[in-house]
Amino acid sequence: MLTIYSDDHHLHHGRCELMDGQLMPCFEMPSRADHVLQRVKDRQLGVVHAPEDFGMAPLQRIHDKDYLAFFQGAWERWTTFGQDGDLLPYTWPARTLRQVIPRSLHGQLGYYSFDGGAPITAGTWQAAYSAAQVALTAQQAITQGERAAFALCRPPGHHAASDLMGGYCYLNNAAIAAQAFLDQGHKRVAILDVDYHHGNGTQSIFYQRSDVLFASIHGDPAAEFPFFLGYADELGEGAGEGFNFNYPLPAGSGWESWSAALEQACGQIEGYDADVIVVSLGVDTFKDDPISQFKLDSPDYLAMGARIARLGKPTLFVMEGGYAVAEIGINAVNVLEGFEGDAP
Ligand code: OKP
Ligand code: ZN
Repeated sequence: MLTIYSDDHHLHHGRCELMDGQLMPCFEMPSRADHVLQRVKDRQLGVVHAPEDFGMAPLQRIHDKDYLAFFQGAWERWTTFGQDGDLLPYTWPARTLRQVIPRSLHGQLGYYSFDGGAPITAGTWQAAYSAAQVALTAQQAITQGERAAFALCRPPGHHAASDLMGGYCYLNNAAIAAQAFLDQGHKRVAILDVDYHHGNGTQSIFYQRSDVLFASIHGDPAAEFPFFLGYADELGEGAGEGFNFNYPLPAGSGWESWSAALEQACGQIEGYDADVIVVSLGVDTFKDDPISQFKLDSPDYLAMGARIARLGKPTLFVMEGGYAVAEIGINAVNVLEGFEGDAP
């Protein structure tokens, strides 16, 4: 399988995220992608190519123009205050407050984010921009006839909405790729999100649309980040009604219940008859993940890939989460090898 990868992800290395009442060292760190790349090479999964540059237009198909301009320019504005620590928001326009875009940098940062988990550093824009190009380059390979491709994206994307960053995510790589498929003539795209956390950004982007089906298996948001989206009764809205499926599972869930949810998600995708599948590939469902509560083991990822292959469609894998750094490469590449082992 072809892998697309850019070294630019090293430009994003946040110091701290706000979690459980503390500033903690970022779990989302550069060594994650390095380990995955190393495993791709060790297993001789296939060639590794650098991304092409498709410019801003495909990003603007998903993200708000003013959001992109804010994100691209935020670090420069921060340095004019003489600051060089990471930019982190601390005030959000929650209920009773007005959805107004203030003049202040931190006011705007709060407006364009939903948590304190997505620090902006000097290189964050370039890293996120390149990750989106990684997804688009892998997407193009599939349009040109590849059966599958792996976009080794970092930072991840599935929490990012049209005009919101959060949960380590800035640009929604999977959504940008899905839209590119549609813009190049595909009619129906299914996004299968297997990350431990609900892909709230992806869901929100396509919630009112029938040309992208979204199915996600994740920790129950009643107990788990992102808390405010990802419940089973969210089925889509308007033209999108019946094209959104959430499978929240309790803490402690292992392969038996996880694979039963996968079976249901795959049933929906089969009924939809997608032209192409985008997998938001997070492996933070692993039993030793430091921030997650599922119990999948490394061989389970082979079975996961095999089941996805039996959908029988061209498939784009987009890297999302996974924080057990020593095992992230084994688990992510197991999904890809399981897929290849079962591809028709
Ligand atoms: C990203 B992905 C909030 C921090 C809480 C965020 C988890 C983000 C996971 N300030 N943790 O889905 O793997
Ligand atoms: Zn996650």
